[in-house]
Formats: sequence, structure tokens, C-alpha cells
Amino acid sequence: MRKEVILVTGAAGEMGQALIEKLVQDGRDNVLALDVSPIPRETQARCRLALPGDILDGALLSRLVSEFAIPVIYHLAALLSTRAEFTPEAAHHVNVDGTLALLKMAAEQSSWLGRSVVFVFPSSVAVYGLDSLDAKRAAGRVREEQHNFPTTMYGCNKLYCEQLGRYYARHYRQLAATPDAHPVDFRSLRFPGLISAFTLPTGGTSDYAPEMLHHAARGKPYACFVREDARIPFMAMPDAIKALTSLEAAPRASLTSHVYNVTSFSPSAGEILTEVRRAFGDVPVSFEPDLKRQAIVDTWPEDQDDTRARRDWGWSPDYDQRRAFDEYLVPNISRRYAAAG
Ligand code: AKB
Repeated sequence: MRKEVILVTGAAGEMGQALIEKLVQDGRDNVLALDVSPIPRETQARCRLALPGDILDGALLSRLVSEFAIPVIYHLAALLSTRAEFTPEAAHHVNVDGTLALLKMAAEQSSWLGRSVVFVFPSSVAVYGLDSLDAKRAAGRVREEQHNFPTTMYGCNKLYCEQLGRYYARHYRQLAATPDAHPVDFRSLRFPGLISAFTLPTGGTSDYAPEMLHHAARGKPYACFVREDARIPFMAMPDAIKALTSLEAAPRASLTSHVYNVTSFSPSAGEILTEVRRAFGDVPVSFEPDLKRQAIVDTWPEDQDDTRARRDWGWSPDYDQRRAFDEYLVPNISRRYAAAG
């Protein structure tokens, strides 16, 4: 009999590590973790199996299909926005061909299992594209169907993969004699920038917020690569994990869409610095915008409208800006670096 597991790709990443910790806390000790990068030891210890491997490795995915029953997939592996701009085609290959391979595997698993595999996919605020600062200010809180004009390879990948997921959920094998009895149950979240107290991001364009915080906690000078007035939405990592697991658990019948905005707070970079200074004193932070990365941030909305998620599956963040800094970020980051000495 094939053992039943929850597959988490991108397990070595910020979200992957935090998600696996939460799944095990919830008593779900059957995680199969996959990442092309080394998976931290403590995350490995939480998993049924932690595999170094590439989602583009077809032989590996076939082996997983033969050895495991996989009713739930968290497909987190991706090259983030700044990183992807340096190698757009390679990013497309990982972000799109990788997702396609996982969706195909999920479709196969669904027919093997005789029930729809729940496929949870993190999309991003990067799917949006506002073509001027005036348009950004005028747009304010954007809804899912608005301004879907991404300006980065990563944003294009995420938007296309949302469509791919909707295709596998509704139209895959539409010309077959018998319709698919168990289509993939594709569920996607458009995340804002994420801030973790325990890990630092790599290769994103929203990274200035966590970088500023972690540098300040270590008393290190930080040159912020966006302007002081730059504003995009953010969320504390525990809320991102809550959104992933809540959407996975939501009854299928309550979902009216395959794509949901989620968010929590939208401080400007200057307001983030105010929070950082409130916690760590007059830390040496300067604003030295990288005009190219700034231009990307300027196309992202100031805020996302998450009404649909609140209505369909009762979404709400636990950490508003106040709680995020006072109760989660500052205490844990201070402890982390105090322990590191
Ligand atoms: C990035 O900056 O690329 C990511 C994102 C906003 O999706 N953190």
C-alpha cells in the first residue's frame, strides 16, 4: 500500500519551513518535503521524508507517484521576483514548467486515489501592474480581477500558473469520452510581502522590510533599496501559514474562486523604519533606492482587497501591524540574535 503523505515543494524556503512546523504542530506528521536546496536539519526532523530533489526531474516525480499516495500538495517552490529578473527564462522553467509538472502529477494522483488532490499554490501581489504612481494611488485596495498586468517574469509566471490551475480544475481532458470524475482541486493565494522573525527571504523585491528589521536587530547599518514613501502590502509569516492551511481545509462548496487575495497591513518603508526604531532605537538605516527594483515596487498596489477570502472561507489575519511588530517580530528576532550572541 502506498503511504499517504502531504507533499511540500520548496520546503527549504521561508514559507516551506514555517508551514512544515505548523503541519506537525497540527498533528500531521506525514510530510514529504522536497527542495533543490538543502533542507535545514530541524525541518528534516519534522518530516516523514525530506528529499533533495528538483521539481523538474520527471523521474523523481514518477517515483513519488509510485511510492506515495499524495492527496494534498503545497507547491511552494519558485524563484522570486528580483532573482527571476536576472535569469527570466530559467525562472520561467522553474516557476511554470515546474508547476505544470506538479499539476499533471496531481491530476494523475486524483484519478489513482479516486478523489481530487487539493493543490495549494502561493501566488503573489506581483501579478498586479499599475503603470504609474498616480494610478497606484488611485487604485488603492485592488480586487482580484483588477490590474492583472504584471511587469516581471515572476508576476507573469504566477498569473499564468493561476490560469493553469483553473484549467486543470475545470477543463483538463475536456475532450475525453468520460469527463474527469476527480479534477485537481486548485486553490491559490495572492500573498503580499511576507516578514518572518526566523528566516530571511532570498531574491524578492519586498525583501527590504525583513532585511531592515533583521539588520536593525543585529545593530548593522542598512541601505534600503526603495524610497521612504514606497508602499506595498505585507503580512507576518504566521498569518501566511494560517492562510495556506485554512484555505486547504475550507469545504470545496464554500469556494467561489480558485484565486484569493490575502493581506494584513500596508506601511510605507518610512513607517516600517518608525516601527524598527521604536523597537531597536536610532538604528543606522538610509534610503538608497535601487531605481530598477523601485520601479517594480511602484507597479505593485498599495493594498489588496481580501473581501472574497473573508466571505468564502472566513479569512482574517491574526497580526495587524501593531501585533505583528510588538508580539511576533520584535520579541522573536531579538531573542534569535541575542541567542546567536
Ligand atoms: C517577491 O518580492 O518577489 C515576493 C513576493 C511579493 O511575491 N516576496
